[in-house]
Amino acid sequence: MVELSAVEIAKQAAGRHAAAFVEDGMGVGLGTGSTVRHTIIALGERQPCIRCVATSEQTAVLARDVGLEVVAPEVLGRLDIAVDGADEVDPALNLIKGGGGAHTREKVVAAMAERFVVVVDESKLVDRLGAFGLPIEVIDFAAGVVAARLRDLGAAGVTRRAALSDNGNPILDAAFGEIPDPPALAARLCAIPGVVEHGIFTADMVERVVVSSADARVREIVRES
Ligand code: A5P
Repeated sequence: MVELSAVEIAKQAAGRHAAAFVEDGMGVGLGTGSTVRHTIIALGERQPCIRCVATSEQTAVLARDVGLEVVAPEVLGRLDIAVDGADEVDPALNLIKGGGGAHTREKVVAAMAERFVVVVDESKLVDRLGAFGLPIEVIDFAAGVVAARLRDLGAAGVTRRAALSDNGNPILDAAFGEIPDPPALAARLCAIPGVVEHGIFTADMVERVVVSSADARVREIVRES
């Protein structure tokens, strides 16, 4: 039998916990990454009567493999719930996402959902966002210009990933360090021509964060409205 690491145990506990929010008849957004993977596997075991929208090719393959129906976003239009991981979560429940390069589709899917549930192990909880480089998907033509604008906005360094997103676009990672006001930075990034989508998900998108520790103890942090 394969021994699971402490982090893997936590990811599994958080991911499986969120599968319980999914009920028959729902339209469900499936995120990308090693935590929500456990949600998808749990749903595959249970086989609820649901239709899903996947946030990446990788997730679509996994979901179909475990027997879930995956459709294009416009087939459902709106979703009852979306479940996804995050790279960082601050106390207000602002997020950084996109470590796996899927944040553009992830944001589209989260915005389609009535409830956006985030699943993380407790290492993702931070006092301030920013230690994790901020992923920014751009159009190829504008990559250099956007990188310069990111430096103007305070990024100490900007690197371009070798791999393209599922949308065929380059992804930049911007080292902002601590981000004191994530919604304000998010608004500035949206205003840069050539930016397709950035990895700040502001707290207003989030319904709750499911957090698990290494001993598989799960708690929910619900956003105060
Ligand atoms: C994918 O692009 C990301 O937004 C993931 O949701 C995020 O990186 C969390 O992934 P893990 O659950 O693998 O840490």
